[in-house]
Amino acid sequence: MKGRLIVASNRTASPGAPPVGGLAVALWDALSERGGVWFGWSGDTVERETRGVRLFAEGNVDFALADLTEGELQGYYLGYANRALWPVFHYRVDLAQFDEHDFASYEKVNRRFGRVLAQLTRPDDTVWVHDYHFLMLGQEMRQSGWDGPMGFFLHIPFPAPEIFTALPQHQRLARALCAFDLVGFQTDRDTANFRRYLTEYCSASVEPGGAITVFDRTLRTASFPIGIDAEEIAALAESEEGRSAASRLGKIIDNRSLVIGVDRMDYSKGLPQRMEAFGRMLDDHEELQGRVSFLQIAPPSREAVDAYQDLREQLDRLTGRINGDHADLDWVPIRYLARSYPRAALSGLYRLARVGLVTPLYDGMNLVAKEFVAAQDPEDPGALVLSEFAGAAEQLAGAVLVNPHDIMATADAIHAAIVMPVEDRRARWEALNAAVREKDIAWWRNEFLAALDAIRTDG
Ligand code: GDG
Repeated sequence: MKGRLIVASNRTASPGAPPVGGLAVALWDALSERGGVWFGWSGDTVERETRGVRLFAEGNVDFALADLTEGELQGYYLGYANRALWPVFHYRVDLAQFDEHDFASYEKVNRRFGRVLAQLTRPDDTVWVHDYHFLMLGQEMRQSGWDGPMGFFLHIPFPAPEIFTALPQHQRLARALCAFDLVGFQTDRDTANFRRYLTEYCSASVEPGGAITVFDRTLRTASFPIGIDAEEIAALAESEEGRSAASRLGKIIDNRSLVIGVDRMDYSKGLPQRMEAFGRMLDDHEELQGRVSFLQIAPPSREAVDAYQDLREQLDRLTGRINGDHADLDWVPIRYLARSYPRAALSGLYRLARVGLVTPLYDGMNLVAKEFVAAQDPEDPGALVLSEFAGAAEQLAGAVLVNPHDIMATADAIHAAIVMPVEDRRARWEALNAAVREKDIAWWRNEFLAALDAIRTDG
């Protein structure tokens, strides 16, 4: 009989409410199957540091929520996690700010949280830590006496060692990560980068079975491409809410082809380049003037970080210019909505679209690409234009793959997708849909937990 599962992620599902989104549901299912604890930040800031957590029991799962002080929010979360780690891991060293106080805050929060979490564990538990906020949590738990099985999954890319080493604390971060028994990544590209860093920069040795020995420990690394609940998205796309969103938009766009993009407003998502490419496509194809509509939904995020405010201004300017250049009395080429919509509405809109544009400059996986595929009508599916730098490109070779930095090539790809005959769209979609359904979100969590359990069994 397996022990309980202990999950740590920056944010948890909300206690008392059903989990929303594929990832939250998958983690919740895993937790309620085995019983356990879901630890994370409460989302609240407090004036003075509190050492404990607030516990909310829900059946056999306890939510353990910790607060941050205002200083920790600034230093650990907005500072080191989102001004240093996020840009560097997405190859944007130019946007990174390296502040040693921010790192000190990051380390301190990981230490405090690691100690708390170690106290909540029982001897036969399994610990699963998520993402870049908690790179050092495992090490702190080990130092607090936890020596049971412990895995880590990175949701964002792991960059090439030449980029990772730009972080002044790269070796401390890597050493901390090696406290885990299993370190999982989205793609083979990320796993290979991490292994190359350990072998080339930390003198790691590779064992015959592939395990890595470094910093006096042996750990395993592997790729676990995250998936979605494809059936849920397909059902939402045909739900009343999904259909009603599609019909609201359908009335406005009339018989024009819909091109859709849905992204958190983040500089990793390649939004300005995408808008430029769409504008360029209109320049190159006069016959499409007035015949296509591009809907970009971009809910703002991390607005306290300067780079995100700059992006917002850039997008406001760009859409204004492209619309100004091309719009007519009865047509606006880009419909740009800086707000969020319910999942069902998004799914209905994906289904309505002729083309899905998912063109990040770099992305761990990109779930929108998979959601777009799952939502399509099998008889008349839309075409997916996908960045070769999204983790999803490793699995979704049936998409029209583009280099998002190449505006001309992206413009051509958008055009090819708009005019693609239905037989081609069907053939591509069948391959894409099979890939999305085969490795869905349940596959992902089972695969990760099985790999972690195997390490324990093998010793
Ligand atoms: C990180 C990694 C990795 C978007 N707008 C709305 C909305 N969304 C939902 C999408 C999708 C999710 O948010 C975004 O997921 P992504 O994977 O596209 O990107 P990140 O947020 O950057 O996620 C990424 C992921 O972690 C998982 O491991 O794939 O690479 O960066 O599910 O549908 N949801 C609602 N309204 C919106 O307006 N309700």
